[in-house]
Amino acid sequence: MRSEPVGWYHPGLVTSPQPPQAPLAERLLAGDKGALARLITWAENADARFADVMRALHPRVGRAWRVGVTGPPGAGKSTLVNEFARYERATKRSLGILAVDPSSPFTGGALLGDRIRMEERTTDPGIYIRSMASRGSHGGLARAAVDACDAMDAFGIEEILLETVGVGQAEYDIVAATDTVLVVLCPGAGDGIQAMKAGILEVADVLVVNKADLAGADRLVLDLEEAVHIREHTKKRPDGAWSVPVVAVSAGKGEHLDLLAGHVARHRAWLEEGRLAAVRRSKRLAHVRQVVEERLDEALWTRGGLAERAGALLDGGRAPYDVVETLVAAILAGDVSSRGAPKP
Ligand SMILES: Nc1nc2c(ncn2[C@@H]2O[C@H](COP(=O)(O)OP(=O)(O)O)[C@@H](O)[C@H]2O)c(=O)[nH]1
Ligand SMILES: [Mg+2]
Repeated sequence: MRSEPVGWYHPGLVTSPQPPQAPLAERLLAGDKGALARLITWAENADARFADVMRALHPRVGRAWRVGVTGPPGAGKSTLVNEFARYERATKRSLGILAVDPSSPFTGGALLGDRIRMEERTTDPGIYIRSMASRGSHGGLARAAVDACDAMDAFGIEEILLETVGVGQAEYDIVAATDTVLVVLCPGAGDGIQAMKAGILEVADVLVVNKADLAGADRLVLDLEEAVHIREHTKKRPDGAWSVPVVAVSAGKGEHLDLLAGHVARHRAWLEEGRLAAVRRSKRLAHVRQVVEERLDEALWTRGGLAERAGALLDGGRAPYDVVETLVAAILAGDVSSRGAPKP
């Protein structure tokens, strides 16, 4: 890991933020949380100013450890993230919590309600909390989540906990960009079986059985360990492959967080044994691809008039795949301008 650059300030120690007229990157580097909030809002809105600021901050991105937290609603993810952040603060100057809710097009969804309550409770200036929800037709929430993590990373936050609201495909896409993925389950309602069916083992780096204080937790741990064992012994795995641990905790009681922290640290050490650069590179490629797709979509469909052209062809009775062929050929031939009406 790179050493701390000169000029890093603990967010909680900054007493006089830079004047608002200072460039955002400068304010960010000075530890101004308002600047970080602004930058993340630009990320959410796909505002072009985000890229300008991040260009300057690019060398500072890559130091934060990113932990994704997913699992069914009610498993205790929010509680765990809150308690784990507090636990980790004993050894880290700053943590970020990013709550991402792909299911809610409105601010103030269930998860965000949790978060607002949590923000009110969290008085530790070393913990930065932010939430994001999908906004109507605007896709790109996974992209925005990566951007927000990059912004927190550049700000100097050491560890980011990224929580999703549930366990669907959208949630997987969001946590896929993190370094260590925790899947949180709890006893009850056949969750273990459901989790395995949902392909949860595929995304988890650490399986967390929360609510270890409740009956059935031991059983769930055993079931999951068996499932992991079967999976790891039926597939041919490379030497030194990561073996997914199952850890029982009680977030509500703040118990066994040390064990969880140990597994996260071990997974990090495993990645840092020469694997991290390649893994992060492939995740960064996925991010770049998402941004390219978003940009092209905007340029072609919104500004390029592709929708009108497609509509006219369909109205003319052409078969859908003929329309596709015509449009793709036109795009590849450079026959669609992103700056207005299509060329005749
Ligand atoms: N018994 C018990 N309840 C817990 C524990 N952790 C969280 N809960 C409760 O489980 C419920 C759901 O927790 P929450 O963190 O909102 O779950 P999320 O939907 O996964 O974010 C809340 O009522 C919590 O108080 C725990 O360790 N033990
Ligand atoms: Mg929650």
